[in-house]
Amino acid sequence: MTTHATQPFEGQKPGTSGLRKKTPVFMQPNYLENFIQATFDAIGGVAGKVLVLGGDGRYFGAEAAQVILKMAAAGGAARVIVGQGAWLSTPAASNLIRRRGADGGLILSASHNPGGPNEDFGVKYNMANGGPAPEAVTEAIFARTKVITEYAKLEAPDVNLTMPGESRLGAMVVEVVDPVADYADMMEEIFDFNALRGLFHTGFTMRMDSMCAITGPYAVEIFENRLGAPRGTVAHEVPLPDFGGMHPDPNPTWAHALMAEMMAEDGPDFGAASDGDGDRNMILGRGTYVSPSDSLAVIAANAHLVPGYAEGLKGVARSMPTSAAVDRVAAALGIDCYETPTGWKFFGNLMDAGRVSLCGEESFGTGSDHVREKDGLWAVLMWLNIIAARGQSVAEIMADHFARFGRNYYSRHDYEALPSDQANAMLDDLRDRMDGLKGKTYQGLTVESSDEFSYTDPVDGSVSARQGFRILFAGGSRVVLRLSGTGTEGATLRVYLERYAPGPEGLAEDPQQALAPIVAATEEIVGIRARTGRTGPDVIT
Ligand code: VG1
Ligand code: CO
Repeated sequence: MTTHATQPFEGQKPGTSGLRKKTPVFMQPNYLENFIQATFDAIGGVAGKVLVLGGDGRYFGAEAAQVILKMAAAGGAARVIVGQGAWLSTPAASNLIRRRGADGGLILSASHNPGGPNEDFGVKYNMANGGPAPEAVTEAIFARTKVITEYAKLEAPDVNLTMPGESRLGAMVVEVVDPVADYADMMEEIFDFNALRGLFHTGFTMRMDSMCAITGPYAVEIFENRLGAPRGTVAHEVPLPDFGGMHPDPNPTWAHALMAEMMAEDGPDFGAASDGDGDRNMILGRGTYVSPSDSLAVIAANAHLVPGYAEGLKGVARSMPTSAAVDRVAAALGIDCYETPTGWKFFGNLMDAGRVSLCGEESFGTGSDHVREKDGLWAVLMWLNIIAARGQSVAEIMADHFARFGRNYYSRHDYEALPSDQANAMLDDLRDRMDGLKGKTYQGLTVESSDEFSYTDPVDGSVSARQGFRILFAGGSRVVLRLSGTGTEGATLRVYLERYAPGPEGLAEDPQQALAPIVAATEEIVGIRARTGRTGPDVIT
């Protein structure tokens, strides 16, 4: 074991979901090592502990895994359970931590951010419950990165991670496991695989786009091998270090080939995509796009049709910018609905306390208390199971849902890579004017209330302030603005737009048209285009 002297790096502050930086930043000597040592220090060391390790297969992941193994060995860890090839999807890692009773885990991923030598890399620490480290822990990690002077690493050859089995690194056991098996088994426990086999047997067609990222092997095993969907149902099924040059974010902009296929008249019955690390999902039917907030609401309304949730949901939770569609379902079901800040780490306490079974975010994230991360393939299976049980198409299910609950028209507009100073100044200025907006009318919309969201965790009482600006207009429309905490270039402004239509009229408008008045009012209040010189958002979801 060698102790290496080192110096702190600026800015090793975990964001919404771990530390994300450009790959060359992570590859600098000592950069990864500092962050890992700071993590180990912040959790009270790893001596005698069992950890899970894996990632989404992106560039530098395999090398990073070797560094982490040697540092864990130097720290006296008892065992590290590693996905073969250093592969584990985020939900599979969460599952492994829980099933194996591990003390925690490290996930090597920058999720939906592109990968490759000049793209993004990331590291995230998860707790013994399988969920992302809460803010108190990420703050402790950041604090350590600022004062770090040395790290310890075992001097040893690389461990062979290509075959399942056990080996030793010093006194530590390295256990390489099949990354897919446990996860696929868990899915068999939750869903009615017989009904799903029947669905594919009767000619139901599906396209799953794994976007050259980690869900490929999982999706092939579950849909093609276990459920009997035809070979080729899963596209882009081989994980590649650079995701084949794709941007592995399952939304209409980045999964455009899938969108085109699904919008064609002879498209498949059902379509889905997942992101780099497998925790996000996009749901499509032939000619139908399901917005993530609506997907959450539909899943909540139909969960009882799925064996794993036959007894009903304990409660639901959504991130604040997510639409209130699920709130209406929760009210109808008579269950609690919680509103949390953006990021999955805020759902963990609610699930651990048994208050909620289903959680979701507008950013293509849905999941349940089967693990403590959002879970892309789980959401796809929820939809398939609901389709099988109801015997209806995606379009029919959506029309039914809107007729029953009304429709929350919803869209997110992203302005990417803004100069950080400019974006901060714009929101600081908005903060100063927040209290004065009430009662004023912009483009015909009157502000009913406005605030900056602050969250008090109902389980442990911890407070997370400055979690986004929300402006509510009379009649139930609203806009939310916040800066992204996952980007690696400048600042990304997210503008979340929502308008409720109770029906029965006006349920089939184009969302962008339905939301145009709110966009105009937002421009008058915030002046995004005027202040940034942009003519419109870079990505619309
Ligand atoms: C984004 C999403 C957020 C999600 C996070 C991590 O964060 O908005 O809902 O939890 O990504 O998703 P931000 O701070 O950029 O808005 V993933 O699939 O990474 O890890
Ligand atoms: Co992700």
